[in-house]
Amino acid sequence: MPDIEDKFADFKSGFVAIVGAPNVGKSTLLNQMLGEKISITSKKPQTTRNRILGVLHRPGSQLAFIDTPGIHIAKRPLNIRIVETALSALGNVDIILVMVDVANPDPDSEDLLVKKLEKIKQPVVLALNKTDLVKKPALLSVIDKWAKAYSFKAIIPVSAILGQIEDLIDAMEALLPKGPPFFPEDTLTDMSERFIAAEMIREQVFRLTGQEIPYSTAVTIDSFSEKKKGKLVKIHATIHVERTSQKGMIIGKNGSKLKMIGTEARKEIERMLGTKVFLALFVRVHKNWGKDTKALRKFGY
Ligand SMILES: Nc1nc2c(ncn2[C@@H]2O[C@H](COP(=O)(O)OP(=O)(O)O)[C@@H](O)[C@H]2O)c(=O)[nH]1
Ligand SMILES: [Mg+2]
Repeated sequence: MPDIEDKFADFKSGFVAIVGAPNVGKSTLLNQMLGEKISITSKKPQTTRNRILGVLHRPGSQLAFIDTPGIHIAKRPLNIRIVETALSALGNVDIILVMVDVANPDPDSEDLLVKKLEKIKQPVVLALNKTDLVKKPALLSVIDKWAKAYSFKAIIPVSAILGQIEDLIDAMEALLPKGPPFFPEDTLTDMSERFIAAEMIREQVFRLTGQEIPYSTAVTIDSFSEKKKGKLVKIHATIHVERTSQKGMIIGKNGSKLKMIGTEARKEIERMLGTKVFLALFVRVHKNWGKDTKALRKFGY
Protein backbone atom coordinates (compact mmCIF):
# COMPACT_ATOMS: atom_id res chain seq x y z
CA MET A 1 0.00 0.00 0.00
CA PRO A 2 1.32 3.48 -0.83
CA ASP A 3 1.93 5.49 2.29
CA ILE A 4 0.37 8.86 2.84
CA GLU A 5 3.36 10.81 1.53
CA ASP A 6 3.20 8.99 -1.80
CA LYS A 7 -0.49 9.56 -2.07
CA PHE A 8 -0.06 13.34 -1.75
CA ALA A 9 3.32 13.58 -3.46
CA ASP A 10 2.00 15.95 -6.13
CA PHE A 11 -0.80 17.49 -4.09
CA LYS A 12 -0.97 21.27 -3.61
CA SER A 13 -2.64 23.05 -0.74
CA GLY A 14 -2.70 26.38 0.98
CA PHE A 15 -4.56 29.26 2.54
CA VAL A 16 -5.88 32.22 0.59
CA ALA A 17 -7.05 35.45 2.24
CA ILE A 18 -9.76 37.31 0.31
CA VAL A 19 -9.37 41.02 0.99
CA GLY A 20 -10.74 44.25 -0.41
CA ALA A 21 -12.99 47.20 0.31
CA PRO A 22 -16.46 46.60 1.68
CA ASN A 23 -19.11 45.50 -0.83
CA VAL A 24 -16.85 44.47 -3.72
CA GLY A 25 -18.25 40.91 -3.71
CA LYS A 26 -15.82 38.89 -1.57
CA SER A 27 -18.48 36.80 0.17
CA THR A 28 -20.38 36.28 -3.08
CA LEU A 29 -17.18 34.93 -4.66
CA LEU A 30 -16.54 32.55 -1.77
CA ASN A 31 -20.07 31.15 -1.92
CA GLN A 32 -19.79 30.70 -5.69
CA MET A 33 -16.45 28.90 -5.44
CA LEU A 34 -17.81 26.50 -2.83
CA GLY A 35 -21.17 26.09 -4.54
CA GLU A 36 -22.77 26.63 -1.17
CA LYS A 37 -23.68 29.59 0.93
CA ILE A 38 -21.53 29.95 4.01
CA SER A 39 -20.83 33.68 4.00
CA ILE A 40 -23.65 36.19 4.12
CA THR A 41 -23.93 39.00 1.56
CA SER A 42 -25.92 42.19 1.08
CA LYS A 43 -26.00 45.43 -0.89
CA LYS A 44 -24.77 47.28 2.18
CA PRO A 45 -21.07 47.58 3.04
CA GLN A 46 -19.58 45.85 6.08
CA THR A 47 -21.92 42.89 6.12
CA THR A 48 -19.15 40.43 7.01
CA ARG A 49 -17.71 40.97 10.49
CA ASN A 50 -15.80 37.79 11.32
CA ARG A 51 -13.19 35.69 9.63
CA ILE A 52 -15.00 33.07 7.55
CA LEU A 53 -13.23 29.89 6.40
CA GLY A 54 -14.33 28.00 3.30
CA VAL A 55 -12.52 25.03 1.78
CA LEU A 56 -12.48 24.31 -1.95
CA HIS A 57 -11.56 20.73 -2.91
CA ARG A 58 -10.21 20.10 -6.41
CA PRO A 59 -8.78 16.87 -7.82
CA GLY A 60 -5.10 17.64 -7.11
CA SER A 61 -5.40 20.56 -4.75
CA GLN A 62 -7.12 22.14 -1.81
CA LEU A 63 -7.66 25.88 -1.35
CA ALA A 64 -8.68 27.12 2.09
CA PHE A 65 -10.18 30.58 1.73
CA ILE A 66 -10.49 33.14 4.45
CA ASP A 67 -13.24 35.66 3.72
CA THR A 68 -12.51 38.84 5.58
CA PRO A 69 -14.50 41.91 6.50
CA GLY A 70 -13.78 44.83 4.18
CA ILE A 71 -10.77 46.99 4.84
CA HIS A 72 -11.86 50.56 5.47
CA ILE A 73 -11.01 53.53 7.63
CA ALA A 74 -12.69 52.81 10.95
CA LYS A 75 -13.61 54.94 13.96
CA ARG A 76 -16.15 53.00 16.04
CA PRO A 77 -14.71 50.27 18.33
CA LEU A 78 -16.78 47.63 16.51
CA ASN A 79 -15.40 48.75 13.13
CA ILE A 80 -11.85 48.96 14.42
CA ARG A 81 -12.17 45.34 15.60
CA ILE A 82 -13.58 44.36 12.22
CA VAL A 83 -10.71 45.94 10.25
CA GLU A 84 -8.17 44.34 12.63
CA THR A 85 -9.79 40.99 11.90
CA ALA A 86 -9.42 41.59 8.16
CA LEU A 87 -5.77 42.64 8.38
CA SER A 88 -4.75 39.88 10.76
CA ALA A 89 -5.77 37.35 8.11
CA LEU A 90 -2.92 38.52 5.88
CA GLY A 91 -0.02 37.25 7.97
CA ASN A 92 -0.46 33.51 7.86
CA VAL A 93 -1.65 32.74 4.34
CA ASP A 94 0.06 31.46 1.19
CA ILE A 95 -1.73 33.68 -1.30
CA ILE A 96 -3.55 36.98 -1.01
CA LEU A 97 -6.53 37.55 -3.25
CA VAL A 98 -7.38 41.21 -3.58
CA MET A 99 -10.79 42.03 -4.96
CA VAL A 100 -11.99 45.34 -6.36
CA ASP A 101 -15.31 46.39 -7.85
CA VAL A 102 -14.68 47.67 -11.39
CA ALA A 103 -18.06 49.38 -11.53
CA ASN A 104 -17.60 51.38 -8.30
CA PRO A 105 -13.99 52.35 -7.73
CA ASP A 106 -13.25 53.36 -4.14
CA PRO A 107 -9.94 55.30 -4.26
CA ASP A 108 -9.57 55.75 -0.48
CA SER A 109 -9.93 52.04 0.35
CA GLU A 110 -7.85 51.06 -2.69
CA ASP A 111 -4.97 53.36 -1.69
CA LEU A 112 -5.06 51.96 1.84
CA LEU A 113 -4.96 48.44 0.45
CA VAL A 114 -2.02 49.08 -1.92
CA LYS A 115 -0.12 50.59 1.00
CA LYS A 116 -0.74 47.45 3.08
CA LEU A 117 0.36 45.26 0.16
CA GLU A 118 3.76 46.92 -0.01
CA LYS A 119 4.77 45.12 3.19
CA ILE A 120 3.59 41.74 1.96
CA LYS A 121 5.83 38.90 0.83
CA GLN A 122 3.27 36.38 -0.42
CA PRO A 123 2.01 36.30 -4.01
CA VAL A 124 -0.94 38.60 -4.59
CA VAL A 125 -3.65 37.98 -7.19
CA LEU A 126 -6.08 40.72 -8.21
CA ALA A 127 -9.68 39.89 -9.07
CA LEU A 128 -11.53 42.64 -10.92
CA ASN A 129 -15.13 41.88 -10.01
CA LYS A 130 -18.54 42.93 -11.39
CA THR A 131 -17.35 42.88 -15.00
CA ASP A 132 -21.00 42.27 -15.88
CA LEU A 133 -21.61 45.94 -15.07
CA VAL A 134 -18.96 47.56 -17.31
CA LYS A 135 -18.06 47.73 -21.00
CA LYS A 136 -14.87 46.20 -22.32
CA PRO A 137 -12.90 49.43 -23.00
CA ALA A 138 -13.55 50.60 -19.44
CA LEU A 139 -12.35 47.24 -18.14
CA LEU A 140 -9.15 47.47 -20.16
CA SER A 141 -8.29 50.84 -18.67
CA VAL A 142 -8.95 49.49 -15.16
CA ILE A 143 -6.59 46.56 -15.85
CA ASP A 144 -3.97 49.03 -17.05
CA LYS A 145 -4.32 51.18 -13.95
CA TRP A 146 -3.92 48.22 -11.58
CA ALA A 147 -0.99 46.72 -13.47
CA LYS A 148 0.86 49.96 -12.74
CA ALA A 149 -0.19 50.17 -9.09
CA TYR A 150 1.35 46.90 -7.87
CA SER A 151 3.15 43.81 -9.15
CA PHE A 152 0.32 41.32 -8.98
CA LYS A 153 1.02 37.69 -9.93
CA ALA A 154 -2.15 37.77 -12.01
CA ILE A 155 -4.97 40.21 -12.76
CA ILE A 156 -8.20 38.38 -13.56
CA PRO A 157 -11.56 39.92 -14.52
CA VAL A 158 -14.48 38.00 -12.96
CA SER A 159 -18.17 38.20 -12.32
CA ALA A 160 -18.75 36.54 -8.97
CA ILE A 161 -22.50 36.81 -9.28
CA LEU A 162 -22.57 35.09 -12.70
CA GLY A 163 -20.07 32.45 -11.56
CA GLN A 164 -17.47 33.53 -14.11
CA ILE A 165 -14.61 32.64 -11.80
CA GLU A 166 -12.85 29.57 -13.26
CA ASP A 167 -9.81 31.52 -14.55
CA LEU A 168 -9.36 33.02 -11.13
CA ILE A 169 -9.45 29.65 -9.37
CA ASP A 170 -6.92 28.27 -11.88
CA ALA A 171 -4.60 31.24 -11.31
CA MET A 172 -4.68 30.72 -7.55
CA GLU A 173 -4.24 26.97 -7.85
CA ALA A 174 -1.11 27.54 -9.94
CA LEU A 175 0.41 29.57 -7.10
CA LEU A 176 -0.28 27.01 -4.35
CA PRO A 177 2.68 25.42 -2.61
CA LYS A 178 3.07 21.65 -2.67
CA GLY A 179 1.76 19.83 0.35
CA PRO A 180 -0.92 17.44 1.63
CA PRO A 181 -4.45 18.71 2.28
CA PHE A 182 -5.13 20.57 5.53
CA PHE A 183 -8.76 19.49 5.80
CA PRO A 184 -10.65 16.23 5.25
CA GLU A 185 -12.45 15.94 1.93
CA ASP A 186 -15.90 16.60 3.38
CA THR A 187 -14.96 19.80 5.22
CA LEU A 188 -16.56 22.91 3.80
CA THR A 189 -15.97 25.25 6.73
CA ASP A 190 -14.93 25.32 10.38
CA MET A 191 -17.95 27.36 11.43
CA SER A 192 -20.79 25.77 13.33
CA GLU A 193 -24.32 25.60 11.93
CA ARG A 194 -25.26 27.65 14.96
CA PHE A 195 -22.93 30.47 13.94
CA ILE A 196 -24.04 30.41 10.30
CA ALA A 197 -27.70 30.44 11.39
CA ALA A 198 -27.05 33.60 13.44
CA GLU A 199 -25.32 35.10 10.41
CA MET A 200 -28.30 34.27 8.18
CA ILE A 201 -30.57 36.18 10.55
CA ARG A 202 -28.17 39.11 10.55
CA GLU A 203 -28.11 38.97 6.75
CA GLN A 204 -31.87 39.55 6.59
CA VAL A 205 -31.58 42.47 9.00
CA PHE A 206 -28.99 43.91 6.60
CA ARG A 207 -31.22 43.35 3.61
CA LEU A 208 -34.58 44.34 5.08
CA THR A 209 -33.85 47.31 7.34
CA GLY A 210 -32.50 50.73 6.51
CA GLN A 211 -30.38 53.55 7.88
CA GLU A 212 -28.10 52.64 10.77
CA ILE A 213 -30.11 49.62 11.93
CA PRO A 214 -27.90 46.89 10.37
CA TYR A 215 -24.79 48.39 11.94
CA SER A 216 -26.45 48.49 15.36
CA THR A 217 -27.45 44.84 15.24
CA ALA A 218 -25.94 41.68 16.63
CA VAL A 219 -27.60 38.25 16.70
CA THR A 220 -27.20 35.52 19.31
CA ILE A 221 -28.61 32.00 19.23
CA ASP A 222 -30.27 31.23 22.58
CA SER A 223 -31.15 27.62 21.80
CA PHE A 224 -30.75 25.25 18.86
CA SER A 225 -32.37 21.82 19.11
CA GLU A 226 -30.54 18.74 17.92
CA LYS A 227 -30.98 17.63 14.30
CA LYS A 228 -33.03 14.41 14.34
CA LYS A 229 -34.47 12.61 11.34
CA GLY A 230 -38.01 13.75 10.55
CA LYS A 231 -38.02 16.31 13.36
CA LEU A 232 -38.23 20.08 13.16
CA VAL A 233 -35.10 21.92 14.30
CA LYS A 234 -36.17 24.56 16.85
CA ILE A 235 -34.11 27.72 17.07
CA HIS A 236 -34.55 30.64 19.46
CA ALA A 237 -32.51 33.70 18.60
CA THR A 238 -32.21 37.28 19.83
CA ILE A 239 -31.58 40.36 17.71
CA HIS A 240 -29.73 42.91 19.84
CA VAL A 241 -30.02 46.59 18.98
CA GLU A 242 -28.43 49.67 20.52
CA ARG A 243 -31.47 51.88 21.15
CA THR A 244 -35.16 51.57 22.01
CA SER A 245 -36.16 53.39 18.80
CA GLN A 246 -34.33 50.71 16.78
CA LYS A 247 -36.29 47.94 18.47
CA GLY A 248 -39.51 49.36 17.04
CA MET A 249 -37.98 49.59 13.58
CA ILE A 250 -36.87 45.95 13.63
CA ILE A 251 -40.29 44.79 14.80
CA GLY A 252 -42.22 46.99 12.35
CA LYS A 253 -45.93 47.72 12.17
CA ASN A 254 -47.81 44.88 13.89
CA GLY A 255 -44.62 42.86 13.86
CA SER A 256 -44.52 42.78 10.07
CA LYS A 257 -40.79 43.53 9.67
CA LEU A 258 -39.69 40.96 12.24
CA LYS A 259 -41.94 38.42 10.60
CA MET A 260 -40.32 39.05 7.23
CA ILE A 261 -36.82 38.78 8.69
CA GLY A 262 -37.81 35.51 10.39
CA THR A 263 -39.40 33.98 7.31
CA GLU A 264 -36.50 34.78 4.99
CA ALA A 265 -33.85 33.69 7.51
CA ARG A 266 -35.73 30.46 8.23
CA LYS A 267 -35.73 29.57 4.51
CA GLU A 268 -31.96 30.07 4.30
CA ILE A 269 -31.35 28.03 7.46
CA GLU A 270 -33.61 25.24 6.16
CA ARG A 271 -31.58 25.14 2.94
CA MET A 272 -28.35 24.89 4.91
CA LEU A 273 -29.58 22.19 7.33
CA GLY A 274 -31.68 20.29 4.81
CA THR A 275 -34.55 20.06 7.30
CA LYS A 276 -37.61 22.06 8.35
CA VAL A 277 -36.93 24.72 10.94
CA PHE A 278 -39.00 26.51 13.57
CA LEU A 279 -37.42 29.91 14.19
CA ALA A 280 -38.45 32.23 17.03
CA LEU A 281 -36.92 35.71 17.06
CA PHE A 282 -36.72 38.12 19.98
CA VAL A 283 -35.52 41.73 19.97
CA ARG A 284 -33.64 43.19 22.90
CA VAL A 285 -32.04 46.58 23.53
CA HIS A 286 -28.44 46.45 24.71
CA LYS A 287 -27.56 50.13 25.02
CA ASN A 288 -24.63 51.08 22.72
CA TRP A 289 -23.27 47.52 22.58
CA GLY A 290 -21.03 48.49 19.63
CA LYS A 291 -18.94 50.65 21.99
CA ASP A 292 -18.87 48.14 24.83
CA THR A 293 -15.87 45.79 24.62
CA LYS A 294 -17.49 43.25 26.95
CA ALA A 295 -20.59 43.12 24.77
CA LEU A 296 -18.46 42.83 21.62
CA ARG A 297 -16.87 39.72 23.08
CA LYS A 298 -20.23 38.31 24.13
CA PHE A 299 -21.56 38.77 20.60
CA GLY A 300 -18.51 37.11 19.06
CA TYR A 301 -16.47 40.07 17.75
N1 LIG B 1 -23.46 42.98 -10.60
C1 LIG B 1 -22.72 42.27 -9.75
N2 LIG B 1 -22.98 42.34 -8.42
C2 LIG B 1 -22.21 41.60 -7.58
C3 LIG B 1 -21.16 40.76 -8.06
N3 LIG B 1 -20.59 40.17 -6.98
C4 LIG B 1 -21.26 40.61 -5.89
N4 LIG B 1 -22.24 41.47 -6.23
C5 LIG B 1 -23.18 42.18 -5.34
O1 LIG B 1 -22.45 43.12 -4.55
C6 LIG B 1 -23.02 43.23 -3.23
C7 LIG B 1 -21.95 42.99 -2.19
O2 LIG B 1 -21.54 41.65 -2.24
P1 LIG B 1 -20.84 40.94 -0.99
O3 LIG B 1 -20.42 39.59 -1.44
O4 LIG B 1 -21.68 41.04 0.24
O5 LIG B 1 -19.56 41.90 -0.83
P2 LIG B 1 -18.41 41.88 0.30
O6 LIG B 1 -18.77 42.98 1.25
O7 LIG B 1 -17.15 42.21 -0.45
O8 LIG B 1 -18.39 40.52 0.92
C8 LIG B 1 -24.15 42.21 -3.17
O9 LIG B 1 -25.36 42.90 -3.41
C9 LIG B 1 -23.82 41.25 -4.31
O10 LIG B 1 -24.97 40.63 -4.85
C10 LIG B 1 -20.94 40.70 -9.49
O11 LIG B 1 -20.07 39.99 -10.01
N5 LIG B 1 -21.74 41.48 -10.26
MG1 LIG C 1 -18.60 39.98 2.88
